[in-house]
Amino acid sequence: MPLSRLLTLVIGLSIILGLMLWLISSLSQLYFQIAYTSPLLANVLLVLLIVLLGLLIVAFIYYMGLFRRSKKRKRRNSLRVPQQKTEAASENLKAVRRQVKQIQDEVARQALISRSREIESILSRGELRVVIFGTGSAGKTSLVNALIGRVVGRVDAPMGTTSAGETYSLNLKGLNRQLLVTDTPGILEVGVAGTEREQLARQLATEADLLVFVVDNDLRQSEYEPLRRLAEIGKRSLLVLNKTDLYTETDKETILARLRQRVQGFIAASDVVAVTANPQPARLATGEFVKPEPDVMPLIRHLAAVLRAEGEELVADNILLQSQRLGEEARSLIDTQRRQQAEKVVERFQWIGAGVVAVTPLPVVDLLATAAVNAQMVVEIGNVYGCELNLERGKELALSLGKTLASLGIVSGAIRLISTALQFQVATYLVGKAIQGVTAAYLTRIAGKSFIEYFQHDQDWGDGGMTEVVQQQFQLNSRNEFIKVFIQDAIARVVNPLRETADVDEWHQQD
Ligand SMILES: Nc1nc2c(ncn2[C@@H]2O[C@H](COP(=O)(O)OP(=O)(O)OP(=O)(O)O)[C@@H](O)[C@H]2O)c(=O)[nH]1
Ligand SMILES: [Mg+2]
Repeated sequence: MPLSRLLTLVIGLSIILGLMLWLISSLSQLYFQIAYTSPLLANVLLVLLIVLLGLLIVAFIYYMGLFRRSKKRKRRNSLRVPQQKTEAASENLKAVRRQVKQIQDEVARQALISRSREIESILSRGELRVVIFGTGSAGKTSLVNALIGRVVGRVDAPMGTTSAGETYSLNLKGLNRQLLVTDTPGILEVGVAGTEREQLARQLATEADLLVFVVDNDLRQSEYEPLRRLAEIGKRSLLVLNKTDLYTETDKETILARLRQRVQGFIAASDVVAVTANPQPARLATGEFVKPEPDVMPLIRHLAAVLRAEGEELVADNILLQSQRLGEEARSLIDTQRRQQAEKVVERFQWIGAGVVAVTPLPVVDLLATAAVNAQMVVEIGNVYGCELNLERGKELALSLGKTLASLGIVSGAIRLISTALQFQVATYLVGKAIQGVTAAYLTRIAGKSFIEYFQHDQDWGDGGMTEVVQQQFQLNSRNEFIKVFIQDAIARVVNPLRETADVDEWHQQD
């Protein structure tokens, strides 16, 4: 215990003791004065005093107990938040493992499994990971060197000195978790190698519990964007202005103020600090060069304060974020896979339907829509998305979509589109059948694509209803480039078979 504190304690205790002695002597004087006239009254007063004192002691103990309990509860509450997040992260990882089974692409599946194992092991190790991130040559490696207190990474003027992520362990007082500091390659370097390194750096940055973004001047737009994006996904970040030895005190303050203003909204002003990681040697009047000591204390102090106050929460937040991202990745892989399978179903039905419709004369144009939307196709697309539909429900859905196609004028629109495209490609005697067949294929496609959207969104047509989805699909599928490819396919699959049957008929007639 420091001497000053000991002295205060002794003086305080002496005052309390003196006051108590004074109180006791005054009370005993009062007691004897009253006892002189009425001993009974004096005794009653004494009993009352003892009861009052007893009550005071009980009340004191009671309130102390309450105070301590509420403090404990508060602490337990603050501990419970990270715990809940960690539990949520474990649940996410379990869900990912269940989803992974549905992924057919072996490479993608293995990548997801190994990422989920990695996150699990981070979860169990419980280290705090600080990632140093920023433009090439801003002084990231120099900062890591200064933080670690010895030269661990190569420092050089040209960009691209650091080409891979390097992790070092750092001791900070008062932290009950191990602290790891990762140096990353600089972003915004030119060339393919630079892009690859940047990708690695961004990956490492998204995995950080805490990000330290290093700049050596005002933020450029190309620096601002990645920093804002990382903050947007919830990455806790500090912004560090390095190389302050190159600036006068006023310039340094101006740059700091500008930095704080630019990142206002996603980084607090107190999280913007200035350091000198590797000051350049200065020339003395004697002509001698001296190298000043680095000054990274403002960052170390702030880092320690942030990690002590928020460390548990940051680790929990980050693990939750990582597991959510992995979940999203798994879902998006499954979505792509389902879409591909569902598109194959549509492709199959569009050509089957086309052949049948081409040889069945339809009295009314709008019937084409009903003929084109096959109930079995709806059932099969539903199955791809894990929805068990019976044929009855399939028919219902197919019919209502057919009606929508007709009511929106898409049937006549499609006929016009296909007629124009087929005009010069098909012999006159086949044109009627060909147009009918190919339009049927085209409408099947629009219907199928609309159903893919419907099942993709958990059997929901969205705010604009079926009409909007169908119109959107019609628009997407009426682009020139698409129509060209579609017609080539249609000629091979619908028109040529028609021509062959017509030739055979003619041959029979000649016979
Ligand atoms: N004047 C001055 N120069 C510095 C300071 N810190 C770093 N430098 C210089 O800046 C240059 C780049 O430093 P590095 O630490 O290699 O920068 P980096 O961000 O790791 O660079 P990359 O690994 O290429 O992305 C070197 O020449 C350093 O000596 C500083 O505080 N003051
Ligand atoms: Mg470096």
